[in-house]
Amino acid sequence: SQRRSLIAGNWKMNCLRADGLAIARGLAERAKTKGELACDILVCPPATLVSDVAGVTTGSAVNVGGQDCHVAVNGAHTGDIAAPMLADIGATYVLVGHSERRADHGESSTVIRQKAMAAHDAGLIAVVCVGETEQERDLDATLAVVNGQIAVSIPEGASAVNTVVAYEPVWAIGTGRTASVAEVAEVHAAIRAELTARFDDGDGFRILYGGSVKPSNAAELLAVPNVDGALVGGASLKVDDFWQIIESCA
Ligand code: G2H
Repeated sequence: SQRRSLIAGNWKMNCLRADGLAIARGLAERAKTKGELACDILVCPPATLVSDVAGVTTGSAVNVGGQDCHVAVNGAHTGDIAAPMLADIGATYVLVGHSERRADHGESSTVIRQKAMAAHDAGLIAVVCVGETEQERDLDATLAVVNGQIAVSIPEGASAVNTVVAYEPVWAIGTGRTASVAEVAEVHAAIRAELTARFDDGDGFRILYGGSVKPSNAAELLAVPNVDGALVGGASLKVDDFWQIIESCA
């Protein structure tokens, strides 16, 4: 397809400065040595490290993103981070609606849409995350849940340039369980159908798979139709593992 894959690392709430910088430097060095790559690379460190990681990856193929942003550009929101602040320190992407934000902070798809809009307004690419829980899958509600999240979480102004979708079945996150190729193919096709029905360039949106992606399963998952990359948690904290996943891109 004409879509260029994206391999994104979500460091979650991990890494003190020395560890984070070591990972970032390792990736930037490999990217420079390798030259032409078959995919785009993104790392999303905790907010404390975005600036430092952006500093050591400047001029390399490694892009940097935040893990969340507030819906507002500034104001009385103690502890929150606004999208323009992330852009200001070198981020070009931001994750919104990760299932851990939806669960830990009660974020609804409505709020996530507003966050995606805030990201777009700040010139950031929003990586909008969706996915069903184990209970929803057991009730055969997977496609209804994911389609509903897509319909509400992705704003009108979205395009293939400013928005990436990440499908992460909640039951496959950090559990070692991965969705089967058939399960991934079914949901990604449904997401593609929603996107093409709603957006002129819906065929150009990248749809990432996330949930226990590791070197041993990356190639198989990345070969599934409509899988345009991966959102990697645990395995993105090891340079060797993350690099192997990057090299799994055809
Ligand atoms: C899903 C994923 C990255 P992991 O949350 O967002 O994490 O690869 O550890 O399952």
